[in-house]
Amino acid sequence: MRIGIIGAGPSGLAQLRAFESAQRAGVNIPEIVCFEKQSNWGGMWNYTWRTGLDEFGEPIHGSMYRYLWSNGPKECLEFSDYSFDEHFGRPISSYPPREVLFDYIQGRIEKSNARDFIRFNTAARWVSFDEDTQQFTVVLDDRANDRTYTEVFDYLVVASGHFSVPNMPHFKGIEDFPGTIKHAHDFRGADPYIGRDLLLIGGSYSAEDIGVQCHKYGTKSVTLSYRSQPMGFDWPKGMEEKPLVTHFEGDVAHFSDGTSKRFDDVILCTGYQHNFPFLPSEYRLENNNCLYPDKLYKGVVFNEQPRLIFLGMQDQYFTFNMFDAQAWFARDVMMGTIALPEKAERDKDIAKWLAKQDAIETPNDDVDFQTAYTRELVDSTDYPDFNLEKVAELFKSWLQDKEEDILRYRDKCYTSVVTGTKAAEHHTEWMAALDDSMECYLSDEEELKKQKAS
Ligand code: FAD
Ligand code: NA7
Repeated sequence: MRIGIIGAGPSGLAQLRAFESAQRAGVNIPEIVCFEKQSNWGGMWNYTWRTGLDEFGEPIHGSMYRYLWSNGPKECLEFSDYSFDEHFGRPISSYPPREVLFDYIQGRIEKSNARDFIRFNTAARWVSFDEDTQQFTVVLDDRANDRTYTEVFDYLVVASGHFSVPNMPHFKGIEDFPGTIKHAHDFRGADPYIGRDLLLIGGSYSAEDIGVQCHKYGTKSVTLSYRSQPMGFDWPKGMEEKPLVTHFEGDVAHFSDGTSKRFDDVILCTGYQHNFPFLPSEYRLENNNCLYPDKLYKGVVFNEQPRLIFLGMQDQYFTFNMFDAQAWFARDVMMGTIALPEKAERDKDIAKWLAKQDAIETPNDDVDFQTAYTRELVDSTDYPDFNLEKVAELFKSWLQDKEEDILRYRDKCYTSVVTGTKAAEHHTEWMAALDDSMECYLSDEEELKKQKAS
């Protein structure tokens, strides 16, 4: 049996790890090949300074930016088979910066031979399925060697992420706006916005995090324009929320409450598309960013074609640990350890989760939903159990911390459900921590003082 994996971000790496863990337990695993279009693994966590196209003319995948610190407690995403304590050898704070989390992701996978299974600089271009052989043919493009070729697989795992291709709505008059306009996907840090009046359109994580970062680094004013509902945080002086932009007149944006303001720059924080240019339309997911994408049995197995697996396609509270739970489940389905029920049963199961999703009213309900979903997966495989219900409590505290102080919630310390270790206070309050490098993050307080003095 041959298994193809598209993408070596946290989800694709979780799939490799799941097979490795079976192998270590003495199970014969199938032949696996993972295709990654970037030159390294880590997906979003593999920061790139580039925007637009990469060195081969490939659309840039990365949407992360400088000065990005985890936007949820690390205790909520910790791998249950590889703790932060094991990786760093000491407690670290609850909200590490990107480079530190990237290091953690790499730490687990570097202990295996996973790199041998990955073909880097290789983009999946097209997938077809042969009903007679029950196999997928994948057209691949080795960008570094300028070579296209095909490979045949019995199962295909799509782990290509869904926070990369921008949703770019049009606003009347925006074409005449004289300042810079970009999508959050192309934001690479607050530096260009220092001293400027910035408009962010969108009312979710990107608008919140880019807005707060820009405020922290000295943007003169940050205005956040929402479509459905305000985020409603107690914003500091210099940040405010407005309802949706109706239109632009030159550098002035007009809002639906009749107010208007002049801006230097606009960033559209209007979310991302689920985009699968390498899949024929009948195999694509067409949902928006939601907790339970339609068509996926257990949020993983494509119901119309169960040899096609999707990982990480949900809106995410749980991240790395949920990808693990999915990958372990997918592994057991592919290896036949978990028998799939008939399609009618699977349809029923999907309908059950979709109905539960429809009943969600609050962010706490979101958390409970994703906890119950992940719990079902964890219980069905040998992924090391962890106290998911306690993690749900941490998520709810995190939501509360943000309500209390959107600028300082990252100074809180949580306790790991994997090791029982309480996070260490970081040497610098988040609002004063301007250097997001791992070197600075891991340096101790005395060392930091010395650095500052010199
Ligand atoms: P990705 O990380 O997107 O990886 C997908 C991989 O597939 C990429 O390496 C890509 O190059 C590859 N790929 C895509 N198409 C192809 C193709 N055709 N051929 C070959 N390879 C392909 N999560 C948190 O837990 N904490 C945070 O603080 C946090 N902050 C975030 C901030 C931003 C700005 C964004 C965008 C996301 C953030 N996330 C955060 C969520 C983040 O998406 C997940 O943590 C995680 O990266 C998802 O993993 P993934 O493997 O599913 O997708
Ligand atoms: P999200 O969480 O999917 O949110 C997208 C936001 O964009 C949301 O507030 C939408 O408003 C808004 N949106 C979408 N279309 C429009 C239009 N046409 N006009 C105005 N506003 C619009 O994406 P994010 O980028 O914030 O976060 C994604 C991930 O990146 C997340 O995991 C983070 O960790 C980082 P709505 O509320 O639907 O009215």
